[in-house]
Amino acid sequence: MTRLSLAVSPVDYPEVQWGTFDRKQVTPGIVHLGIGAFHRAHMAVYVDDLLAKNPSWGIVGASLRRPDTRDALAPQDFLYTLAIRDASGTKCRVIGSILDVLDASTQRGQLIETMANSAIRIVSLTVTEKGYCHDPATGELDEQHPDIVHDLAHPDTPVSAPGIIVKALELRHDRGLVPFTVMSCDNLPSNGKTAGRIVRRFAELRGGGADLAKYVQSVSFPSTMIDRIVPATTDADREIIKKISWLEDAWPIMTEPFTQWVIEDDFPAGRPPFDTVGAQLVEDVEPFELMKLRMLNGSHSTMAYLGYLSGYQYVSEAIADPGIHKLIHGLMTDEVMATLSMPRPTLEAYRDQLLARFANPALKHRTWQIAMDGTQKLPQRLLATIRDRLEKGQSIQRLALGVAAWMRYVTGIDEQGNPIDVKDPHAARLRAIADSAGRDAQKLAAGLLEVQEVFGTDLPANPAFTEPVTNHLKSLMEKGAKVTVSSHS
Ligand code: CS2
Repeated sequence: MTRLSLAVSPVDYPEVQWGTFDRKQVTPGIVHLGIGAFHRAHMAVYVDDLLAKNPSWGIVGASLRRPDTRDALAPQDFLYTLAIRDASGTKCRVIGSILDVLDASTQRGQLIETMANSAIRIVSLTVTEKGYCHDPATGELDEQHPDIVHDLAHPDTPVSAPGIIVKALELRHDRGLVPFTVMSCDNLPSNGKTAGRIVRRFAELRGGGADLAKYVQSVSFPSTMIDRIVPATTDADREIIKKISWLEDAWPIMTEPFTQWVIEDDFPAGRPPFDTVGAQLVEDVEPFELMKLRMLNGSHSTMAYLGYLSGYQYVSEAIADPGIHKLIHGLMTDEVMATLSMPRPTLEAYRDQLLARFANPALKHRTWQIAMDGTQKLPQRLLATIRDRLEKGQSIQRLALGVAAWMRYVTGIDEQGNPIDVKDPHAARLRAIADSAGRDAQKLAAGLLEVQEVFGTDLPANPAFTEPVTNHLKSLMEKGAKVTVSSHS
């Protein structure tokens, strides 16, 4: 079977939709750090839509850790298939907005040079929550983080996102170029502000003179709200794509029809007309971000832990369970919505749309995938909502069940006694806490509540939080997830 590449003639493959721009005319204007499936299903698609009229905004992608994306996409000229799936079927299109992918672990110099090129006006990021090397509870740079310690000692050969950004900014400064805009596309509250705080703090610690510090201060960090559900690609997906397109693609991306992008319009170095291809440019992204993080991601994490423990591999299976459906509906309606500033009818419509998106049977979105990196996700997805409610003396029953389910999950043993592959930067520490607590829910909750990067110091000291969490955990440990969900939904 023919491999997807620029040598393929689109007319021979009519089952697939092809872009209308001439790839040879496209030049890079954006460097994207973290070229995973999420970026390729989201921002790269918006950019693909605008290249016909705006060819100077091509993307050079970079992966910070592994060469696998580069290895898969280089032989196909960085083209890949995007498969949009729901119950009605699968639609495939070829995305050509990514011109190159650099692997930072072996091509660091080339990556930093590219970022320092005057043609690059935006550096965007999807490095996941842990890529910010921050303390999730405070949002501040974690100065003890091994990558930050490394980059402060070796500022010319950085490995972290802040280290790479500051090094590229230094080169631009030395060359008399304007800074690029840094656009975060990660699921963090005020993601632009968070990125800005971290990069500025890193630059401060690293030194380099007052001029460089001033230059870094002048960089703009617009916030964005990004949304599209993107399950990790499997070999079964590769087979599906082959059967539809008749082309071999080493790394297709599977996603849902829904897509949303809300961007704070703050791009002094220029930006493509994202608004002409469906993005919303606004002055303040925060209300959108909070709505998405608390409604979508808060429900996702709750469903991931409870769903996994209940034996559901996919989100669509979990939400089909009447107890989980009722719990998630109640979580959004009775607990999350009151903490948001959007009008109630908007929130209700958003909730209903989310419940339908979660139920998409064609998306094989694993609960295990969402369960990953809980220490990085819980603070903005559940705990911020909990803090807002506790401040007003409101109940947090369902939110606390999500937190307790995370606690049960990170013990690393499922309800049948089988191991759970817990992926988290703090997995070993969590496991040690769980091992020393044994089957004692009180001890387990108390031990995990001491993880300050997650809970801060306020929540562990507040019985209105610790009591419902501990009670739920006890129930999860004694009665299991299904019974606990049905008695609390
Ligand atoms: C998910 C998100 O993996 C996760 O933690 O909650 O990736 C989610 O699918 C996206 O934020 C949807 O926009």
